[in-house]
Amino acid sequence: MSDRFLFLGPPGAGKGTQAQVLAADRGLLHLSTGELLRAEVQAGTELGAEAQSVMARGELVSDALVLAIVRARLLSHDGGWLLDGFPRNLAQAEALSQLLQELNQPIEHVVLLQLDDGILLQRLLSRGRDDDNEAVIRNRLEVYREQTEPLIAFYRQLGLIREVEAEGDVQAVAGRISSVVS
Ligand code: B4P
Repeated sequence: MSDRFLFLGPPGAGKGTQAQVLAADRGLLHLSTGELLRAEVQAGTELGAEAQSVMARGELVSDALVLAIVRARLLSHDGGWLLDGFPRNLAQAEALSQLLQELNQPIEHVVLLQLDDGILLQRLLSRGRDDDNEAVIRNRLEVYREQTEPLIAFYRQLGLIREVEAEGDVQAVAGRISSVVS
């Protein structure tokens, strides 16, 4: 059974929600760069202080910082994993390819969650996290279109994209995901 996944999709598509379901189901390490960054902010570390204002604007935190976090976690882990919210741009994707080559752990599936902007906006507004107000959400969507969406072509070329419609309840989406990954 496959045990190395990457989740891709716009903010609010449910990457975190679905990644949690699949990781629990298959006993994988769930690495969410968003969660890890929020934990640093909460703990008041130097790294968290650097990330906080960037996240509040809906921009991307520096590649070097995010890469250092992912690298340390993957190097110290033995077993399957699921990356959620990383990579977010081509530089991160290229760095990840290099790291995974070093580890001899190629990605098996890139799950792409697709959802209408109107529904994304509604979901995030009803969640109400610090970075979930309308102006910041619109900026996050723009950052996604400009910087993250090019990754679809990057991974499609490698034959790894598994596209999933993310509308509907959590269980329905989880069922669709499990039918495209094996
Ligand atoms: P993330 O933490 O990755 O958050 P996200 O993309 O906004 O949300 P996600 O798609 O995971 O949606 P979720 O399941 O929570 O990023 C936050 C910030 O961190 C970024 O803006 C950036 O600043 C920084 N960052 C993170 N990674 C980075 C990186 N690699 N490089 C640089 N910066 C980085 O779902 C959203 C809501 O919808 C929830 O309330 C959920 O309950 C609800 N929901 C989910 N599925 C649903 C369903 N089927 N039906 C109804 N509601 C549903």
